[in-house]
Amino acid sequence: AGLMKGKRGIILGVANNRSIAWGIAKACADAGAELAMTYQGDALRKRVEPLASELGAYVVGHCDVTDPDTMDAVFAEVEKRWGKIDFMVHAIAFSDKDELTGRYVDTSRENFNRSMEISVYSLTALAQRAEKIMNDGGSIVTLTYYGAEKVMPHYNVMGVAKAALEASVRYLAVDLGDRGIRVNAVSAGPIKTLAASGIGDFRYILKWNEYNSPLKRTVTIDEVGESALYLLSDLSRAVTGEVHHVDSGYHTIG
Ligand code: 0WD
Repeated sequence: AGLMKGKRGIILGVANNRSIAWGIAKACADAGAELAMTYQGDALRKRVEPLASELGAYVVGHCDVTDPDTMDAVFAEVEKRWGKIDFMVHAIAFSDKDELTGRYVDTSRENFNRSMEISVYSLTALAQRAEKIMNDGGSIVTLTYYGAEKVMPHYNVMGVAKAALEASVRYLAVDLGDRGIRVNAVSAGPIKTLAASGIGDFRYILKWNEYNSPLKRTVTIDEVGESALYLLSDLSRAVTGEVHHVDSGYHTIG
């Protein structure tokens, strides 16, 4: 239980108690980490505050990755409070749900750019800020999906975004590797969350994974959380630039 004792980290992307970021937060807190969380907008504040208090985590404030001032404010606040951090979790993505159905070829320029900014560039923007206050040997984890590697129905622009996100993980791993800071992604199997409910035929995708994955079931946020915990902890100190599948083995057959 002491795996993360003495470690402090910031978790971005908790929307509610179904969020993957919440599964990761619980696993880290159980392992003894001290946590800071952000929320996006006032509507989510009301959901994030009680969750944070369950874990004794501190709520830093509003962070919208399309607004650099809010990112600066969050890191300034964390630095003031803690000085240094040891890890960061990026569990943020967005696309207009009208484009998470039908054909990829119909993606609009506007939604393409917005999806890339929120779902891809945000990791780099946050890594720039995290690097400045992260202890050597720290760890950054982001969330990706198999739709980056293979065409999944309806995933469309988000699949293209996740491919770029996974490439970002590799480039960031090289840049931050000098200081022993590691950057990895967890490729989670489908889970019914707020973000996922925007994807066309999502229930079918869940069933498909259940019937076809080697383990013949879907995964939970707690299972994704515990796998992320390994990547955030020193157990994985020689692992970087990796995309780690937590998907009941679906990627082996898909
Ligand atoms: O099946 C799934 N649910 C999978 C999700 C499978 C594999 C990967 N993922 C990824 C997602 O693509 C995302 O990167 O996991 C990450 C977390 O997603 P989630 O846990 O599935 O979804 P959710 O609980 O909705 O959290 C995503 C949050 C947003 O929630 P909403 O639903 O309100 O968009 O990302 C945050 C927001 O809290 N977010 C932002 N944060 C800051 N600035 C922004 C933004 N502009 N946009 C969205």
